[in-house]
Amino acid sequence: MSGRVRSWHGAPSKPRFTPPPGAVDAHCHVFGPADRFPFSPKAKYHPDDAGPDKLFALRDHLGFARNVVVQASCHGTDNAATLNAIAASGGKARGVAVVDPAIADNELESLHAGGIRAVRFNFLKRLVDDAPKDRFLDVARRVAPLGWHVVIYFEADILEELRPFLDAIPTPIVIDHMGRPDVSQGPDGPDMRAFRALLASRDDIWFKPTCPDRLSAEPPPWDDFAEAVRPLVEDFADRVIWGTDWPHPNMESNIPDDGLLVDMIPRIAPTAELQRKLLVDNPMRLYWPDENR
Ligand code: 0GY
Repeated sequence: MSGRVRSWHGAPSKPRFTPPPGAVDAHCHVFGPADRFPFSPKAKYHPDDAGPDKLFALRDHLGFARNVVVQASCHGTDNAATLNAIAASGGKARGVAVVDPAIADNELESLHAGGIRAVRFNFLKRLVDDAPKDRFLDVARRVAPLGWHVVIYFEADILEELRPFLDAIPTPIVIDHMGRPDVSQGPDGPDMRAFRALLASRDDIWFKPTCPDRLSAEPPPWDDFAEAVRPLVEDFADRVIWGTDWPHPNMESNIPDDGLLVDMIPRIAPTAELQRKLLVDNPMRLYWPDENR
């Protein structure tokens, strides 16, 4: 395939922050390798290969112990690349699938056996052709007996429109990148207020305080992000999980240094207790509830 692009840093720095033992990178992806796992015909971008070997090397470089691999939109509803990464991890990765709503129950069970613990609903028009709420709700009802949750990706301008859909979801919900608020508005800006109202509406909505590289209006070290997001992490400390977002889909013109992303952690979670919740306790509860800790 021609025109494939690299979206990740070739030599990320070593972070100054040391994650606690057992830390989970709970939002990352794999791309291919495309000769074994071709992209979807509907893919909106065609990245260079970023397979499990690279992902696990980065995990070790950054001081993490586990990964949650989120199916990227370029692979559509064929989760083979994600399952391959989980299988290659020796139990150190679990995953979030994207499924065709017509998927059979026994296929959901196979995904569970392969380490999938959630399904993702993506509402970004630049990434997917359609996001059928009724059919997504049906999927949410069908994955609930497996103990899964749903992961939802949307942008702040559709939060209010999505509220009835979100209210109807019967499983816990994890929101990618806090629903992409405008962090330059500050911690009390309209986007953060709307997101707090959502979190207050249910006690089983979790979120990822992630992607300063996508959300900040500033260059690193992304001070506007740190200022807007820290109060949210402090106030909802039992419902946050964190991830690098490696290999940073669609960031090829603004590739973040993963070491600097890790160094954001102590700025949004300033105490050892908050860091342990964000990086270990919370993601383990969601993705490895079977491990007695
Ligand atoms: C992210 C963000 C993006 C892409 C995807 O599945 C995807 O392709 O999630 C994006 O382009 O904003 O979380 O990886």
